[in-house]
Amino acid sequence: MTNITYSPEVAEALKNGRPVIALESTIISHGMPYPQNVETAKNCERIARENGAVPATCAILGGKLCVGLTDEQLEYLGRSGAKVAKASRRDIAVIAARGGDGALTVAGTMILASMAGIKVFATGGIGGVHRGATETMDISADLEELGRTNVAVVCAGAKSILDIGLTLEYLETKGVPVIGFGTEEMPAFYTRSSGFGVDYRMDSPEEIAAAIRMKNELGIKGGTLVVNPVPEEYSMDKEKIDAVIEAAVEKANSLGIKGKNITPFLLAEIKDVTGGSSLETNIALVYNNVRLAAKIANAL
Ligand code: PSU
Ligand code: MN
Repeated sequence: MTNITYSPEVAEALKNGRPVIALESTIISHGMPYPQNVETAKNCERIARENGAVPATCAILGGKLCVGLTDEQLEYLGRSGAKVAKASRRDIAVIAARGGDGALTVAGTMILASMAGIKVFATGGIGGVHRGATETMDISADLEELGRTNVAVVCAGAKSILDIGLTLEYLETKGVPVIGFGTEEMPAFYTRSSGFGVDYRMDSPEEIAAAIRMKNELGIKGGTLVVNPVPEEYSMDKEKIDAVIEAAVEKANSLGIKGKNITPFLLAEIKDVTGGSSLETNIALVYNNVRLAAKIANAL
């Protein structure tokens, strides 16, 4: 496709059928402060390579759909922060047509991964059904994308800025299997459990790869959600982080923040209030997910 640009490393790997994993860019521009965001993005790429997979960080730059970025492009996205538009499914064609830049969400990255033939994607947390969604109808396009696009997303669950119970209900409706890696419990990003269960527990990358392969062979469309709990030593105190999240959600409501702005607002609030500790946890769980995604891609 004319509008897609591959980095030489990704192009070569795809041509030779070597394992590739996709990485998103909203987490760089909107999810973490500079310069830790750029450092984390580069480390993710390094960890993917160390685990035998070529990293394909995805973004829209100058209207091009980029699969695989240079260090300079990562630096640009990290430095620009929220000045770069957050790009989900609805935004991709408009930004590309205007020749603009976009940091891709989970949904946006799944679309590029699928166009490129990349089967596995690692991130931190996915979007989901927001608290109060019965009134606001705020449901992330990430869930819709998981329902329709054949990419396995490895994450550490969803932050409890969301209604995790409703998020799991929605995934069930959309036919998305939720696979816990080494756990029966749905993790809540900063903590290893949300109090909800997953659909299946699997204990090896090979077992996960077999389920993904079978789904593709049977032609059953849609994604697979692999949830990988934050490493024990980085997990946070549940009551503390829940109180911070509760206050952030209330602040967002009182300020009337809506639509695509609410998730970045909540992420920034949590970051400001908890400072370094939540960021450290965030970074650790992303690395953990990249490692697992690389192993799944190899097993595929
Ligand atoms: N949740 C996080 N960190 C993130 C995001 C969500 O803990 O960086 C980002 C991801 O890119 C995700 C997007 O795809 O926010 C979801 O936004 P929304 O809720 O507006 O769909
Ligand atoms: Mn939303």
